[in-house]
Amino acid sequence: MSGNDSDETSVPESRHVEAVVVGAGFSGIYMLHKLRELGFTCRLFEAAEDAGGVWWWNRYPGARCDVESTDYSYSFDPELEQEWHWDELYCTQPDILRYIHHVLDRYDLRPDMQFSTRVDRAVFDEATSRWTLRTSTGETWTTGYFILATGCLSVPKRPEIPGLDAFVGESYHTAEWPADGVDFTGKRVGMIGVGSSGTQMIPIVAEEADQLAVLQRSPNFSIPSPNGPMTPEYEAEVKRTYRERRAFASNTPSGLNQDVNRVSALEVTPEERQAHYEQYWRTSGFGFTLAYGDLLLNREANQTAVDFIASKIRETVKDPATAETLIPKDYPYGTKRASVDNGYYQTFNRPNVELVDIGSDPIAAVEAHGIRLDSGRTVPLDMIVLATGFDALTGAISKIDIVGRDGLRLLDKWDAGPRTYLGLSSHGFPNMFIIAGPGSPSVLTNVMASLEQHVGWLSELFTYAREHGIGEIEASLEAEDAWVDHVNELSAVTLYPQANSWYMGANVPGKPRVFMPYPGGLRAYRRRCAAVAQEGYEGFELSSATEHGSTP
Ligand code: FAD
Ligand code: N01
Repeated sequence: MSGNDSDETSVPESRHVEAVVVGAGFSGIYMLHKLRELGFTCRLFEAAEDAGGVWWWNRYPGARCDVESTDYSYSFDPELEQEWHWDELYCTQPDILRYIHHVLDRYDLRPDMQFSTRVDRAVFDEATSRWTLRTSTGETWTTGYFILATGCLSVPKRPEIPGLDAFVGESYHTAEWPADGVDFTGKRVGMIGVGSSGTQMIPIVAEEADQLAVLQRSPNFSIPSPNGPMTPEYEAEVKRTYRERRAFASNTPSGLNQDVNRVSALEVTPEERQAHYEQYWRTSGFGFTLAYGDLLLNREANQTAVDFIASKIRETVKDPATAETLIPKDYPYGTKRASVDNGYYQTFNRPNVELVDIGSDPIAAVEAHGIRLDSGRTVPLDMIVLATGFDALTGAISKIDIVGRDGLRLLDKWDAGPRTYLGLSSHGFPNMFIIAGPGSPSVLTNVMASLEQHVGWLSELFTYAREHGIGEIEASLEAEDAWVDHVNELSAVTLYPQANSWYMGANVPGKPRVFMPYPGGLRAYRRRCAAVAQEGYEGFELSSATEHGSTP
């Protein structure tokens, strides 16, 4: 702790480091490691009591990754890859958290990390080119580089449903799950939300609870997980070919170890398409979108995937009315992140599970002992689980009062939607960088592949700046405008804008409706970043340290 903590009237003294990282998820941890490797003095602040980010907060039963663990893990150190063993192909939250904590110990990162500390305010000082940060613990820190690794899905979104606080039973949000777990035995549980969190959790709650009511406003597409145990043969094969595998994945549009099939879904015969979809259904999980090159570009092509998934739902769910309610009919497949599940549709064949269609009979209010619907029906409950998602991509950044050049507030600048150059930097906010935020391919890819690219690229930029005596790095307004236009143009030719998704900010009332991630794919993004660096960091205004009085 800095300052005179015992003296309440004194102003806390500030401490200086060359770089501050905010957030101890996969992004922040890797950024810290690279900064230390480069010899920067640094400090990482994390609001949670420990590191892990998403994998620390989302401890709901059934939480696991939808990208193979051998690919959803760091690639920066081949020794780490070789020594770590994953028990399953797609590992659970506790396993992923164990891996993250192993990384902290292995690279001795904890000494520069500070937990239970939220960064609340950050102000840029033009005279020194430094940022001054205030934390929830009352500390003041100054820094050269201010790096936001605050997460794309780290601010839980509670629904605007009247009476939620009046409920007398237990109530939880999936992203704020109690560390000690929750006992569903003998209880009547109501789950609101059927996105990835809901679909992962529902089969497990159904097995334990007395009754489960799934309250669905809009159905979601869900693909079965191709999970299984990690066999020694498969593990040996992955480890033998790890370098080629990583190189391949980092140069695909999705960052997965699977490239998109460039054929159109409309070019093949119905029989060929059926067989092709069957194979993808069994083996690809999140990669189902890659089955044909035009699934996210052409509505007619997309409809072939919708029809296939609908046929699977009808085949699996015994009650025809329930099956119909589970089939999405008003938005294209893949335009909201599809779930990857373990027995989701099968769960609706259980006698203790009811699908409550709150799309046609909305929730009127939560009452002390249940949920009342518009029709007047009440669903009696002992527990409510909110699987209602996140204020995505901008949520965590917006919670920090960030004041840049000329007193400009980031919140005001982003009033009509986030504006970045390459997703990494915003004009008016020199020496501030964002990892896996808006304008980055992040959430449309294996996020691990995107965040490793960002951290690697930023590390090279910081090295370049140090070698060239650069004290200030800022995206130019022209480069930022061009990037925002480019992201908008790309998204306009996709089907993404046709869904009310969190990619569009549609799940948060009042949030601007703009498509936030970069939809051009990781491969194109990586090439663009490489070209920018090659041209001496084109689009960034780099000014020398002497002009600004200090280096970071
Ligand atoms: P996070 O892990 O979200 O970490 C950000 C951290 O910043 C948090 O710990 C937060 O507390 C902290 N923070 C935020 N604001 C402040 C502040 N002001 N001060 C201090 N600390 C702050 N992606 C995939 O590619 N594959 C998957 O299988 C996958 N599974 C997912 C499962 C779940 C349940 C969720 C919610 C997301 C999943 N994702 C997945 C997306 C996931 O967001 C990324 O894969 C990745 O974990 C993000 O890492 P991060 O470090 O950027 O952010
Ligand atoms: O959140 P979501 P999530 N009344 O926003 C409903 C990642 N992730 O936590 O569609 C009633 O997808 C909402 O309904 P609707 C992944 O990127 C990955 O599940 O708005 N319902 C929807 O059904 C994912 O995309 C994994 O009509 C309300 C649900 O709540 C992202 O995180 C696991 C409501 C929210 O779905 C978010 O997933 C978990 C209201 N007022 C998460 N408000 C993996 O598998 C919201 N809903 C790797």
